[in-house]
Amino acid sequence: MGTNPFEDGYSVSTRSHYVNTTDRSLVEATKRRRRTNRLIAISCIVGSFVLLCVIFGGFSTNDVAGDTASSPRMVKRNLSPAFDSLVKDEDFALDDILNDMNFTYSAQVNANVPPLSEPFPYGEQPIRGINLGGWLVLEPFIKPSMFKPYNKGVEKVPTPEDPERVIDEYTLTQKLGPKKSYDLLKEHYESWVTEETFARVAELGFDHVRIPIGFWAVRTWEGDPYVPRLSLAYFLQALEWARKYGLRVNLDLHSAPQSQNGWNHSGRQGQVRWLAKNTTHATQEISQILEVIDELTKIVVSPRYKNVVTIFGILNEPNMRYMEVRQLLRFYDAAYRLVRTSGFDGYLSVSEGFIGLNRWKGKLKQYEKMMLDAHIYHIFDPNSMKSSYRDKVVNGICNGAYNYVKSSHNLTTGFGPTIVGEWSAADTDCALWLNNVGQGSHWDGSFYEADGTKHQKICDKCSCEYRNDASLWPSQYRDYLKMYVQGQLDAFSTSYGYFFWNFKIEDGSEPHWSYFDLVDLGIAPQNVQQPEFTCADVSSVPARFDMAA
Ligand SMILES: *[C@@H]1O[C@H](CO)[C@@H](O)[C@H](O)[C@H]1NC(C)=O
Ligand SMILES: *[C@@H]1O[C@H](CO)[C@@H](O)[C@H](O)[C@H]1NC(C)=O
Ligand SMILES: *[C@@H]1O[C@H](CO)[C@@H](O)[C@H](O)[C@H]1NC(C)=O
Ligand SMILES: CC(=O)N[C@H]1CO[C@H](CO)[C@@H](O)[C@@H]1O
Repeated sequence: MGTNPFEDGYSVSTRSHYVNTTDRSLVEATKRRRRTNRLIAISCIVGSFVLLCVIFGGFSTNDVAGDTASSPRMVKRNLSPAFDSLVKDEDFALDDILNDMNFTYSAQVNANVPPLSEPFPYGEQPIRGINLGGWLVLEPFIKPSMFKPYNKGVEKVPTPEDPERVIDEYTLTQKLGPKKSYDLLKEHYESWVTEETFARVAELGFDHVRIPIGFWAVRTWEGDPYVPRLSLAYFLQALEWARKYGLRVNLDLHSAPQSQNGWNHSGRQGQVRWLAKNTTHATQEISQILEVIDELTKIVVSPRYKNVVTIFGILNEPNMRYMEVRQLLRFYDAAYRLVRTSGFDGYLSVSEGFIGLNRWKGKLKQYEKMMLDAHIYHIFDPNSMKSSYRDKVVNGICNGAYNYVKSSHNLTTGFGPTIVGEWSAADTDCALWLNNVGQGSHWDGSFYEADGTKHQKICDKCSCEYRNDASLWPSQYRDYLKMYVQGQLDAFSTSYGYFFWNFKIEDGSEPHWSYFDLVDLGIAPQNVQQPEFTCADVSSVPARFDMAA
């Protein structure tokens, strides 16, 4: 671990506090903790008047944050695989579920994909996948109604100093307290994704789903306001549905304790706190997340789920620009050995980390079955919103994105196995609260910096009004958007495959991010395997193709 493999600009800070523990001891310590904690444990949340206890296997009582109750009720249910009741019930015992052998892997999602009993031909056939975002990790722009009650009349960017701001799952659960958070999240978990979601995903021709979950699905630590453990039950329910429809799952650990990127979708907005450049606690920070990964590994290697979860994304979007890169790689190494020695033989996926795919050439070669996960959006750089429709399709997608992914995917020019774990149909940043709760869009000039500074709109006529309302879309815009979406389906099929972000947005209010709505609008194909436009058709893109924005 002496040198940083990303010498070219992402050097290890000289203030590195690398602790010279061998990584083997880190892995062993995690496993030892698991062995000694095979007890039934109780996590109790004390509301104002209510005592709520969750019983589960896998942790000792003193491991669980918020365990302040004096005399918890102990009700160990002998769970049969009644998963419908599992999620309606506060009590569930993980080991009982994992040991239940009443299941089959016979489902085949469609004729082009092998049944779950056989391996998926990764590398020979692209993954066609979709994200179930905004579910087990909240995002204000996906489901604004969860945040609106606390942001009435917000015109300005809520400042970090404002204790009342509710802008992410951390501040929401902090504001509501344990009992109200539990009730609100339970209701949300039960309704945002249902069995019908899986049925529709299957019907649209997809073969994979990527499911983001937070570390709090396993446990929380002192000071964390998140609701612990509840989302894990819903994740298991999702795996049951996936198996029923023959869909394979990419388990995406979306949040590290304290936040690996400082974005709202890590749970906590603000700054990189996990393995941040000035960390003095790298070993502890790595141990914590290994504990989470260890528990999730129990699930993904179990007979009940091992053919369902074929990809384990060990951490979404760590922002390597603000991190101790050497420590991050040390984490990857320890996590790799932990999941492999526990028997996981599926793919591990690691994020490109915002340093560019090309920097990954020749990296992580010592590991088998690793995928590099790129998230490709064309809107977070305001300049890329400027170009014409023709330019976006012909150059942006069918040349730029196409070759970027293809060359990463090729071992002689890039890392090798590459997926596009997130992408969307957004061509502007107009979605409500996409940039932050209360913060506007670059497109129409409504974006503010925290100090109130405004930016110029992208073009004179740029307005967000019609962008978000499909009933106002002129036919030329529909034609273009169809190419924009289907061109990406084609471009990203040159890699190990793709996952669209997201399956839906609340109330159909932003179709660019909502695949289900794009299908209903005739923009995305009824069957994702049969696009009407591919990059082979670029010659059909009109020479003058743009309109008053
Ligand atoms: C096994 O699973 C099937 C299908 O879910 C269910 O109908 C059946 O009752 C289960 N059998 C037992 C013994 O639990
Ligand atoms: C690390 O740096 C950030 C910002 O640069 C600062 O806010 C934070 O307090 C620092 N943390 C430590 C442990 O020094
Ligand atoms: C990989 O890239 C090399 C060098 O550009 C090229 O010769 C080769 O054909 C590519 N392989 C594939 C499968 O595209
Ligand atoms: C400030 C912040 O973290 N904003 C992010 C919230 O999440 C959306 C959706 O992923 C991002 O686009 C924002 O950058």
